[in-house]
Amino acid sequence: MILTRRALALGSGLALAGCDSLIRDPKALAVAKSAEQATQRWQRLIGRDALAREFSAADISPVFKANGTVAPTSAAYQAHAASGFSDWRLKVSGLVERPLSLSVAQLQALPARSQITRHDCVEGWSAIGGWAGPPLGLLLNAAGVRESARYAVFLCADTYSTSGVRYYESIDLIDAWHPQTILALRLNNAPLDVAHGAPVRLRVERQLGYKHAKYIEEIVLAASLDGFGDGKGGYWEDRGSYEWYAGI
Ligand SMILES: Nc1nc2c(c(=O)[nH]1)N[C@H]1C(S)=C(S)[C@@H](COP(=O)(O)O)O[C@H]1N2
Ligand SMILES: [Mo]
Repeated sequence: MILTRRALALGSGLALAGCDSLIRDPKALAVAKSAEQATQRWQRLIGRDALAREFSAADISPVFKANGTVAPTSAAYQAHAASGFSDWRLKVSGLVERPLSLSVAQLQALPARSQITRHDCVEGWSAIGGWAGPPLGLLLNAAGVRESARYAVFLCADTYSTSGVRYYESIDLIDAWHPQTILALRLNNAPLDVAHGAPVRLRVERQLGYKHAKYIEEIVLAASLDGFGDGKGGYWEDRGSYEWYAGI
């Protein structure tokens, strides 16, 4: 089972690798799309609850590459970083009974899950790291997700590169309640550093790297992705670069 999933992960990683060249070549894009759809069908068949493989401490990569935004440029974020994120708040809003606004200290006080997993980036690199933080499901249960909600949308503190556009991502509620979906506060037994998404970032282990939103300010429960960005569910999805469903 694990071997099968690994093989699938490799397959979808390869199919999605080199996105720029895929966009230039419509035939390659069609192949990547059908591979993505096949992966999705297969995942539904084997069950979306299956766990991603977990590794041992000896497997941890000596260097975990940082990618995308590695240092948000806004004055507000830099002030938060300078004060050790003591005034940072993570909000949970939208289709919930009880909106939340939690400090990092409050997040740290919640029961945490630790997991050593492999991160696969579509740009063609992987790294194994140890992550820890409260399960997202715990916060969702505390907030009381309304029945009309279908997505969890993650609004980040960075604007990507020179685009000036805020990074965001979204997942469905199956992935949101998946036991390995956590709000990571720590990487390899140290508080998350700025490059890897301080003070809090998503780990959604059954999906590719770009879904793992860093610098999360707000989690919005929503019935549709229409009201966010260009409506395709994420920064890269809006640009037509990567698929919304990035299951591995
Ligand atoms: N807010 C935010 N989250 C982000 C990104 C980003 O640029 N901004 N890049 C994504 C991509 S493409 C990858 S591979 C991972 C990289 O995480 P890392 O820097 O911890 O390796 O973060 C993802 N989450
Ligand atoms: Mo990535």
